[in-house]
Formats: sequence, C-alpha cells, structure tokens
Amino acid sequence: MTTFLVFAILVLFFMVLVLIAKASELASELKDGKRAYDNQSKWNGYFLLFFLVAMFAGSAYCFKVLMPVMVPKAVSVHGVKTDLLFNTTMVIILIVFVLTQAALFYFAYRYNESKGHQAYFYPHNNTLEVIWTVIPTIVLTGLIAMGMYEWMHMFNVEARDKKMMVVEVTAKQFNWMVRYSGKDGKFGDRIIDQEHITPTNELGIDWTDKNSHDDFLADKIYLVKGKPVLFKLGAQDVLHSFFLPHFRVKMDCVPGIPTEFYVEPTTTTVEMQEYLSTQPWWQTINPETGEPRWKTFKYELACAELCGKSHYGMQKEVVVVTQQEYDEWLSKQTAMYESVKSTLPEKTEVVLASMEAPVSEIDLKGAAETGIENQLIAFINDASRPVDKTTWFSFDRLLFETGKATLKAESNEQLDNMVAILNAHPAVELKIGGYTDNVGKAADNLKLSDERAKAVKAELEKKGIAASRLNAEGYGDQFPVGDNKTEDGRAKNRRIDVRVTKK
Ligand SMILES: [Cu+2]
Repeated sequence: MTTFLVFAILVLFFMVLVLIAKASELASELKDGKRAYDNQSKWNGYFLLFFLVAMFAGSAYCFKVLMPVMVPKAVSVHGVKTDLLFNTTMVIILIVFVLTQAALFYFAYRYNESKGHQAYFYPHNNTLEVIWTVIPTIVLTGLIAMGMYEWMHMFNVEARDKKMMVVEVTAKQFNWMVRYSGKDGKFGDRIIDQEHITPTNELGIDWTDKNSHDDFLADKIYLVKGKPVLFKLGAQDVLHSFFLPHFRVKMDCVPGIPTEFYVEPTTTTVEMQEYLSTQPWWQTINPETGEPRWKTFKYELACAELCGKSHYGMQKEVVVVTQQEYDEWLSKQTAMYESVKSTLPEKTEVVLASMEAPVSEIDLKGAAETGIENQLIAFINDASRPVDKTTWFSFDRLLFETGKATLKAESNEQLDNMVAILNAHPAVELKIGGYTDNVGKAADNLKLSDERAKAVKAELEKKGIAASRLNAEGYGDQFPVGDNKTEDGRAKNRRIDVRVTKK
C-alpha cells in the first residue's frame, strides 16, 4: 500500500510539473512566440535531468528493497559459480548502464538548444570506434568463456563422482513422481506402453525386473549434504521444467527425451534456516504462520514451464540432510512393489536367468521346417532374446472337438514334441493361452478358451511334465490374430498359443 501511495504521489508530482510548464508556455506564447520555444527546450532539459536522477534513485531503491527478498545464497557447488558469473555480469552491466545513461541524459540537458548556439558536427573518429568495439568484445568474450567453462564442468560426464546417488524425476500434469532406486542402487526397468502404464503403475515399471522390487516413490526429495546427485528427468505429457531455485538448477523435462542434471548440495535445510535467521528480512514475521520467515524455510522444487491450468501446483519439498538422517529416512520408505505385488497378474511374475546349452538332437516327429516346434527351439537357443514376453507361438496341429475342450487324438504328435523340448530344456517353462473367434457369447468363449488351455496343460502333465512348469489361461476372443469377418481369419483366431520363459 505504502509503495503504491509513494508511486501515486510521484506520478501526480510529475503531472503537476508538466501542467506548470504547459501553463507558463501558453502564457509566454501570448507575449512572444520565440521566447516560448526557448523556454520549452530549457524545460525539456530539466525534465531529462530529473528523469535521470529519478531513474537512478528508483533502481537503487529496487535493489535495496528486493535484494533481501530474492532467493538466498546458492546451496550447491556449481550454484556458487553460477552466482559468481551472474554477479560479474550484473556489475559490468550496471557500470555500463550508469555511465551511458548518465552521459545520455546529462548531454541532453547540458546541450539543449539555445539561442546563438550551434551543434558541433563530429561525424567520425576511428579511435573512438576501435575503443567501443574492442572493449565490449573483450568483456563479452571473457563472460562467454567463463560461462562455457562452468557449463562444461556442470555437464562433464567423465568428471562425475561414481558414488553419486541417482534420483529419477518424472513430470506430469500436475505433479512430480520422484523415484529412488532403493537399497540396491539400481532402478527397475520401465516399459512405456499401454500394458505397463496403468493407474497403479504410472511409470510403467517392469515388475519382472528384480531391481524394481525395492524402488520407491518419495513424497519429498531427500538429498545428502556433500553427496553428488544426478537427477534423471523426464515428462509424461507436455513440456515441464525441473527448477530448484536454491540449487540454481533448471532443466527441461521433455516427453520422450531424457535429460539430466548433476548437483552437489552444500547446505542442509537446518543449516540454511540457521543462516537465514541472521538475515533481516527472514527475521520478519510471516503473517500466514505468525512465525519468523526463516523458521518455515524449505527448499523447493517447482515447475518452471507453463504446462497447464494447475501449473502452479507443481511443487515439491526438497530436504537436504546428513548421511545418517538420510539412511534413517531411507529405512522408513516402502517399496512400490510391496503394495502392487498382490495385484500383479501371474504372467509378469516370471523372472529368467541364463540359457542352457543348445540341444540339437531332439527327436521331433512330423514337425515341418516352419512348425512351432522348430520356432520354439530356435527361440530358446537365441541368446540375444532371452526373455520376450510379447512373443507367443501358435500351435499348428492341436485339434479339439467342436465346441468342447477335448483334444483329438491327432494332437498327440505335437504334444509329444513339446514334451521332448521341455525335457531337453529343464529350465524352460510354458505359458499356454487359449483363444477363440468372436462368434457366440464372450463369456462362453472365455470359458471354452480357458478350458482348452487347461486341457493342453493337463495333457502335458500326463506326459510327465511337472505342473510347476506349466501355466494355462484362457483369453476368449481377445487378441485376435486374424480377421473375424472371414472364415479363414476366424479359424486363425481359434487357437492355442504358447509363450516360453526360463527359470
Ligand atoms: Cu509443469
């Protein structure tokens, strides 16, 4: 309010000056036109001088009032250097600003048009040209060199501390998802597709990757004083910007393009509060809490990209603590896996290890070159594709009685071959999926497909395969492989598929 009043008074004062000048000009014009013109140019000079003084006083006032309210000192190693760069630039700019503006306005005042005075014509001076070209060139080159040097240090991957911690931050409208790798220090893989990204697994974490089992989401970002941290940044929807003002960190979060930032915090939250308790502005009472401002000081993560209507809500607290406090906090975190594992479908719980040696002498009967048996053996032996849960193979010679889950005798040959493959590869496990076309009721199709898949499983068990190595599930008319509009396509959809995993 006071600021507004001061401003209003200044504006009014200025308007009064203008009116006085206008009035006196009009008055004198009535007497003598020429003198009025001289007077006007004299007044212009005074105004320009007044403006110069007001501008400097105003700028100085802003600095005095706003500096203590600005984001306090940097609390990261690179941040101190960033500030030094910023301040150096600021000082140079200020010097140039004061000199040029003072000269500009003073000259306008000092050499305003007056009777009998003629302007000196001074079109060119090589020495001056050289001076005002060379000096800014040197200064700017220096500033840019300093900036490049610091930039290289900030982003130099080789120079990074191998013992740094890694925190993964994913931005979305309108929140931050902060993932820690847990005690193993390794993040579980993420698979960005519709199957994996669900309301309960927004990051698309692959739960079959054991590294994910101790990953946890943190509601606050905890960092350790003196311990470098690499933020791995991403976004799920639109552009966001990861902004840690106190650490002088700002990095865009771009959907599809991972970015990162390396920071070493130097001051714990408590130490920062202690420091701020000595600063005058921070000692003033915050009307919202009724306490001195320093008491409720927190480091903050904010979004610095206007990303939508609730952009302002994208905040998170950052807490810098000692290693001991961090370990304590870490031990209290619950892995995401704990809360989701009971809801996970069976098919993602398979985890596999190394391949066994290829077996070439499997006695296959009736399997053509391109039969499912040969495909399966090739897949099992292909070490470059040890696990691929999306790869299913369709049985080509399993036959059921129409509308029933009873296997026909002709199916035996292929089932025997499967048994031979499973016996040759003891670590291999099978997931058997049953499918139908879309004729009839979906519920009936689902039931029939499930029964058929289980019939295959039962048959393999009868032939000596351990039940623990087999799994069967019906999917009804879901996941068609052919066009249900044609008889040919429907025949393709009525099928038993199999997927290989290894223990
Ligand atoms: Cu945002």
